[in-house]
Amino acid sequence: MTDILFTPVALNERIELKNRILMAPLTRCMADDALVPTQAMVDYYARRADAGLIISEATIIRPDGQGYPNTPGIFTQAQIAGWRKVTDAVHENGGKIFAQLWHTGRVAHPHFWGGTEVIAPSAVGVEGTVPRMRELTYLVPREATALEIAQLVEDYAKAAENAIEAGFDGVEIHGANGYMIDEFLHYDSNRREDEFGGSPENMVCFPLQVVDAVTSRIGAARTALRISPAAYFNIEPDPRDRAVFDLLLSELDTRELAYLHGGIFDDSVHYDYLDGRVSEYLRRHSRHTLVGVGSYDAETAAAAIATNKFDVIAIGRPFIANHDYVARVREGAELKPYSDELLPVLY
Ligand code: FNR
Ligand code: 8K6
Repeated sequence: MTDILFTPVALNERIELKNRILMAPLTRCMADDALVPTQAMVDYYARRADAGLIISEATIIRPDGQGYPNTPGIFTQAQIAGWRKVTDAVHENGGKIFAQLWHTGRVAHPHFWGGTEVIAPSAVGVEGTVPRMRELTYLVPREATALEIAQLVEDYAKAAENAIEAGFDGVEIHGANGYMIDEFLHYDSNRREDEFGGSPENMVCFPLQVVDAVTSRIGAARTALRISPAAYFNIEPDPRDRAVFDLLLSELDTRELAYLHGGIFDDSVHYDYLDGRVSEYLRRHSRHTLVGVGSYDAETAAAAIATNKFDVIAIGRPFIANHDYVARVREGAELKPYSDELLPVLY
């Protein structure tokens, strides 16, 4: 029984979703070399407009936020115009779309913008090389100065304004998966001794500044946040992170947000230091509309929503394999299975 997925839900007075199936943010590395969305991307998103809400692939807020080839940006007029074609096409097909705002932090690589260094909360690098570009080894980042952190906050806010100019219905701040914002929230990647590190109070400072700056520019009704309390990607977990996320969530509860979204691949995993699954932890500690995600299918998602584990579901890989995911679920039709081999082509 998946009927509950097809009930509408209001995120707030401004945004109502026609159903509870969201398309998860999915990096596809298909923008052109100026990081402008292409016609193939317009068609790809337009075909998925029957989702309750599309969350765009992660979109970089400025050149030094780039960590993978051909990921789209939202910092030039050409990029804004390219996204406008996407949002118009989604709206013409009756859909809604948020932009996911991204800075990859220490996972950025200066190869992409012709620089020499990477900034991050602390001078702690990740091992390895950029995916699909094995000759590019990750650098040890330089600790960002307080002035650079203030500029980052401004650049997230400006990117949010650009997203609205491009016709997006709102933005999801990418605070998950080991990128810049997430790096401030974990002891592994944040070793600072100033007002941005060393204690939960200090470690939540930058992420909250970004939320507040974005909210003040485009309104809380159009601002959402994705976070990864489980530190499952690009960051080593540390049991002390729990107190940081407890504080972050209680601070977020004093603010309005369109929704809160967990960043995780498999939400059936139990994390000891979270006392359960990521969705269980977020539900216990947040009053916000919660987006569940991570290896769900329509049946397991519907059961979780029916038992109030979360409010709406984001679907990732199955949406890559099935542009008509929503229709197939509604009709009880069979789904095409996802495989990584589908990634090189947008359809
Ligand atoms: C992702 N995911 C992801 N997450 C995110 O916050 N921003 C992004 O740009 C991407 N990009 C991305 C690309 C690809 C190819 C995959 C497979 C995943 C994670 C994604 O949003 C989601 O959390 C996971 O895919 C788990 O959901 P499913 O696929 O099990 O429904
Ligand atoms: C050019 C390569 C494209 C890859 C881009 C991927 C960027 C987003 C990745 C999202 C998170 C993936 C997490 C996978 C880790 C599983 C750990 C259990």
